Amino acid sequence: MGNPLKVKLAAGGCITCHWATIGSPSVAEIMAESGPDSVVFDLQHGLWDRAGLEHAIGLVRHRAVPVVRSADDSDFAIGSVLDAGAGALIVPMVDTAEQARAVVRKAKYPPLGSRSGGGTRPMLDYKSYIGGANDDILVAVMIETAEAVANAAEIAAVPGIDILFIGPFDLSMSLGTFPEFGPRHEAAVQSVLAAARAHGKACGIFTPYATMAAERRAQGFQWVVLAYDQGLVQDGAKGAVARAATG
Ligand code: 3PY
Ligand code: MG
Repeated sequence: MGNPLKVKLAAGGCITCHWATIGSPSVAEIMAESGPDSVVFDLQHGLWDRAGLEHAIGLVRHRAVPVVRSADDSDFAIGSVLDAGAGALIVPMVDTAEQARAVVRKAKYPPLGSRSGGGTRPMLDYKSYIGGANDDILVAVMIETAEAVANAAEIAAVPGIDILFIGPFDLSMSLGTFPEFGPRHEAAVQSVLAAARAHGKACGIFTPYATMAAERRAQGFQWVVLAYDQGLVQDGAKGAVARAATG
């Protein structure tokens, strides 16, 4: 199968992605066409249903690596999005090493885990898919609570976890700094980056805008978000109204 995201990380590079929440396969296709490494389909907070997700992955997969943020860390949430053809999995709200080990088990076929074989895309060439999936598919867990920050080193040490991915907004609520980020938040973010690196793992962070993505990339983060679909539409729509009002 081969996973270009994995190759990029191994070379010390930074994965870029667009983040798709509004549940439109066409919008995801348009974003994929612009050339990011990956498109992330957000099943935790986004509007995707299963048929729409399968359709959208079919549209983007020859342009960018499809990635899914699962709704949660249940067997079905993880297995079904991998069956849809995700090349990487992002699991939200992983607070402990024990939870991270369970994520790895659910994401890997035996003998490493307990993922069940099936799904239309894996079945296109099931011997090759099942033979390669345990190695090829990247597993990222989200660090987005004070507890997860405290446990970040232990989580990073879990075999099979490739990336710690920081959710800055949930983290700000958990740390009590919301709606600001501030110095305490930044210290937590940097401590997660350091914990990941100390264990030879990559660290990513949700960045809603390209300028923020560039700053985080310069700090050594290896997975950043260039744009998300709701933000693009919302900013574009507001900007049009503002320009018309002053024009
Ligand atoms: C967060 O910032 O909490 C996220 O999950 C970003 O998607
Ligand atoms: Mg979050």
